[in-house]
Order: sequence, then C-alpha cells, then structure tokens
Amino acid sequence: MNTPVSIHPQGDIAIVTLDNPPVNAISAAVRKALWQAVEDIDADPTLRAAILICQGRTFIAGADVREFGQTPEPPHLPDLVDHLEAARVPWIAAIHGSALGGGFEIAMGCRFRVAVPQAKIGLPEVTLGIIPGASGTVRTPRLAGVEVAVDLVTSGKPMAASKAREAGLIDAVIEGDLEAGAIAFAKAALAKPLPAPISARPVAKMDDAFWEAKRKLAAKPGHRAPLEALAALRRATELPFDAAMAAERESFLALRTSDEAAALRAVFFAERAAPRPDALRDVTPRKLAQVGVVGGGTMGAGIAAALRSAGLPVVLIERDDHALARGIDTLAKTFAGAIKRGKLTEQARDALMEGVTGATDYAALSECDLVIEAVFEELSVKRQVFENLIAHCRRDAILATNTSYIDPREIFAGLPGAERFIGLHFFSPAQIMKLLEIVPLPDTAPDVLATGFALAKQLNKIPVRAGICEGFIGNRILKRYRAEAETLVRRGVPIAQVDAAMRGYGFRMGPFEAQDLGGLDIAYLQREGARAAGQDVPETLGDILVGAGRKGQKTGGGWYDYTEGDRTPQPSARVAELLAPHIAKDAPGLEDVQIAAQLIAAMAAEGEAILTEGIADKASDIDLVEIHGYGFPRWKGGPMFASGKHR
Ligand code: T1G
Repeated sequence: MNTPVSIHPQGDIAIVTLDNPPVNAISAAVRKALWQAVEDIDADPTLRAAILICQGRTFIAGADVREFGQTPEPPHLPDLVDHLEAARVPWIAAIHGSALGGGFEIAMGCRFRVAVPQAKIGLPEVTLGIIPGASGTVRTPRLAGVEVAVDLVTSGKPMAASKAREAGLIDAVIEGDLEAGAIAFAKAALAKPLPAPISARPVAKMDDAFWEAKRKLAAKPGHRAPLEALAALRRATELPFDAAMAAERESFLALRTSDEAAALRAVFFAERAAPRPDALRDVTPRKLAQVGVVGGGTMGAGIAAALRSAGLPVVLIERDDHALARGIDTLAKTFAGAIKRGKLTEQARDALMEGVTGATDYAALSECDLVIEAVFEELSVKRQVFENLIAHCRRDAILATNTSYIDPREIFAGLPGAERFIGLHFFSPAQIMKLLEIVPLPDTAPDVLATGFALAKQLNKIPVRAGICEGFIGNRILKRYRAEAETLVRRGVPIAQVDAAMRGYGFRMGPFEAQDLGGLDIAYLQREGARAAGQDVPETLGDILVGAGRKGQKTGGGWYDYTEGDRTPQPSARVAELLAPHIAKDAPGLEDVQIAAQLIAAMAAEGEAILTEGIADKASDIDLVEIHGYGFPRWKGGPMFASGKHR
C-alpha cells in the first residue's frame, strides 16, 4: 500500500517526508502514517532526531476540510500531536509554504520549528467557523505568550516566518536548502540540553482589561468562532494542560457542526472553484505583458494600482495633460494610503510608480495586450474611446470595458474584432475589492474569456462570470435589495431599524447608510436615464430625497442628517416630513430578524431569477459576488447559501 510518509535516515537523523498532494492536508491516512513513523523511529536506537519535511508546494496546510462533515477516524489529531511531543527523539518541523491549522499544531508537537524565509504559519480555523482542535489554543500561549496567541488565533491570519521567529513561534529561519539547514540545526540542537516540551511550559494568565478589549474586537454578530477561540485561550491560561485540551476539544466539536462552519466551508470551496470554470478547462489564456487603462478617475487609477501591484506594466491614458496629472496623482494617493496602512514601503511605491507610463495619445497603447476602459458611464463617451482603441491598438489586443450598467453589446456594436471584446467589471476601490465580474459578449473568444479569469487570479481577485443584463449579477441584486428595503420603509418600518437589522445580521452597514456613503445620485441618474428612454420606472423614495437635494453624506444629508465632519447618521426630521405621505400609519412593527430575513429572501429570489436566465453559472458564484463585492457577511455564506438555495 502507498503510504504518504517515508523515512530516510541521514546518519543518526531521520528525514521523514510527507507527500499528500496538493497541500499535504492531514487525512486519516496521514495521521496513521505519522503515528507509525514516531513508533518506528523510536524503535531504532541509532536514530537521535527526526526532521518532518513535506513534498510539493507546502508544509501541512491543515486538517482536510473535505473530511469535516465525517466522523473522524483514530488516531485523532490531538493524540498524534501528543505522541510526537512524547517521542523518545526530538522532532523538528522543517516548514516551507504554509503550516496552517492542524499543520501548525503538528509543528507544535515537534520540539523545534524551522522555516524558509517565504514560509507562513497560522491558525486559520476561525475563518472556517471553528477553533483550533488539536491544541492550537492551548500550546500557542505556552509557546509564544498570550498576546501572540490571541492575535494568531482570533484573526486567523497567517504570519510570515520572520515575524513568527520574533514572536517565538519558530526557532530559526533557514536560508538556502531547507533539509540541509534543518539537519545542521538538529545537530546543533542535539549538542545542547533540550527545551521542555511545549505542554510542560508555564503560561501567564490573561488580564481582564486585555480580555475585555479583545472580546470587543472579536465580537461579530452571528460569528461565534472568534469569541469561542478567545474563551478557549483564556481557559488555556487558567486550567491545567489536560483540562484545557478537553475544553478546547468540546468547543471545537460543537462548532464543527454549526451553521457558520458549514457556510464558511462552502465559501472556502466556492472561492477555490471560481478561477476555473468548467467551460474553460481546456482553454489556454493569453499572455499579458503590458496593460493599458483608459481613464484616470477613482476607478481607472484603482485598476491601474491593482495591475501594478500584480507586477504588470501599465499605460494610463487621459484626455489631456491636466486630467493625466490628476490621474497620476490619484494613483500616487492610492499607494500613499497603502504606505500609511503599513502595506507598502516608499521604495516599493517608487518601483510601482515607475512602471506606469502616462500618456494623452492613444498611440502609447500600441504594445498593450489588454486595454481596460474606465471612463465616464455614458455610451457615446465609451464608444468614442473604443473607436480610438481600434485605431491604435494591436489587432489582437483584448479590449475591455469596466461599465457597471451599460449593455456592452451597445458599447461595441459595429466595431471590428468582436472576438476580443469583453466586460471586466471591477468594484471600487479597485485595488482593494476582491470581486471581478467577467462579462463575455456573444462573440468573445474562449481564450479572451480565459484571460479575464487568469488576470483575476494574477490580481488576487475572485472572478465570477456574469451574463448581460442590467447591473449584471451584483448591481441587479443590489437594486432588488434596496427596493425591498424601501418597501419596508413604506410599510412603516423606521429607516434606522432597517439599517440596524442588517448590521445585526452581520453587514458593516445597512442599505440606507450605505447609500448615504456612496451617494444616492448614481442610481437616481440611472433611473432617470431609463425613464427618458421610455421605460416605466415608478418613483422611489430615493428619488424624492434626491429631488429635495439630499444626495447623501456629500450634500450633508440623504436618508439621514450629518453634522459637519461627522459621519454618524442622525435620524432626520426633514426626511420624515418628505416621506410621510408615502409611509403607512399604524402598521404593525417588525422584529429585526424578520427584517433581515425579508431582505435576504429578496436577494435570493433575484439570485434565482439570475440563475434561471443563465446570467450566473451557479448559486455559489452569486454568493461570492455578494461576499466580495457587497459586504455580505462571509460566515452567513451569501444570500443563496443562507436561503438554502445553494444547490
Ligand atoms: N483541506 C482540503 N483541501 C484543501 C485544503 C485543506 N485544508 N487546503 C487546500 N485544499 C485544496 C484546495 O481546495 C485546492 O484543491 C488545492 O488544495 C490547492 O489549494 C484540527 C481542524 C495551503 C495556502 O484553512 O490556505 O486544521 O481546487 O488553490 O493558492 O485545528 O490552500 O485544486 O481541487 O488554495 O497554493 C486549516 C486552507 C484547516 C488551509 C495553498 N487549514 N488552505 O494555497 O492553493 S482547519 C486551512 C490554504 C484545521 C485543526 C483544524 C491554501 C494554501 P483543488 P489552493 P494555494
């Protein structure tokens, strides 16, 4: 039988190699094989240490997420970690790629941890709606102290090797060959007294103020895992090791079957499936060496920033020198924001800016493989851009529009080269938002579509194919969501209660607060456009507010009032007065949960229509759109998952 673990002695050191593609996840077979390796090595008196190293792209990426729904087979992971720790010879985890979740827990069963500089370690369990289940909450504070443990466990974010070394989570960073470095490390370690196993190390108690502060940070409505993780960490600092382990296990098992864990697992797999739609399985994307962006507004500059951050040289086109200078300035400000947040160094910023060529002449685009148009949302303006592009770009250059609402077929109608046209709908701020709606036209070539998906992956974005309809997937659902929210207001539900209900569901903002932030005028202008084109678009409450000059925060008020310099929404007497004729009197009140359920059901109903019409390929794509483009709480799985419509 093929075993995922092989042992090769190098003198008195055993090299234990784990090979379980693609990411060396810990299946039952892996647990059994590692258990046996501990026994075999302990039984060989010539061996004095063991190095655990992995084949392929990464160290152990954690427990196998596909096995989560099943009853785990022995040996259980916590027992395996104990078994490693109790071995006669010291084990050394030699880490490349990522040591995540159960992978890092196995590394903590080892007496030492060494890693290559590019490696990452982490306990991402809360991002799957669970807590570490094999001593992550109990050993981490004993290894690196409570503060490091709390950050690692409650954020779920991976930590780079150098930082992990400073934090005491790993013992050495190995430059050069990992196996050779680990052997040298082992030899040096064997010459000294061994440190105590982690389970035998002391741990300081968590103080109350720290606990309180972290509790506030971890609290998210309906997302239990971060708070449970924090509670487990606290217990780990107060209880003896074995009791803390038993408590961690109990909490882990309870969360494994929770709704949030099911939702987060579904999102995990949906995200990994998104970049590879079945229809493109055998299609090779085109190579992109240089990309053009037309339009240096917020959107264009954001797209340029995203492209540069992914290493692509960019040509930025504006209509005149003044607009170009403003565009370049917007781009520089985008990077300045990243520097402020500690995500970018000034030196890296300079290199990013150097890769941008600004121009007002479309001839500068002649070498580009792809050009993305991000100009004003008006058909005639966009058509003019594409006429210029056709005149100046290579015949095989891909030409993309970033339109949000205009039918791309109208934008490209009659222009030559239909196979190379596509919609690439970014979300603002484009350098941050993860979603990319990819909109093929009827004649778009498969390799052009595949290039859109490959670009998304390169930009670290989540791509979703969207068919052509007003608003594509995301804005179409948004429209329905807002309409339903207005329906509730017309039925007498206070505006502030609708917003509070959606915050209570897990959104960062309710629908009305969000409109005040983004401005009510964009959707208003769009409705006016439809009316001018003869469509029957009934008056919305938003129309009434815009008609009274209330366009949102930028005009000092929209659905709420705002005082100068303060973004806190205040209920507005003027809005109450303006809307009074349209609001039912003495209507029965609704609970917050009923409000949220109604709005989510409306989103899901629109999602179903979108599926029926073939605008989206699968329900999980719709969920990804909502999570990555519209702030839908990830741990609810998206509107389709939350409504049981995900299959
Ligand atoms: N289980 C099963 N499959 C996994 C997996 C996992 N843990 N991680 C990745 N895959 C699959 C993935 O679906 C894809 O499959 C392929 O591997 C490549 O992944 C007890 C209970 C390691 C950084 O959360 O963060 O341990 O689509 O495209 O970009 O406390 O995968 O090709 O068929 O993402 O190189 C905690 C999640 C588990 C790790 C590699 N572990 N994985 O990134 O490749 S909880 C995680 C990652 C736990 C214990 C608890 C990344 C990666 P397919 P990929 P990548």
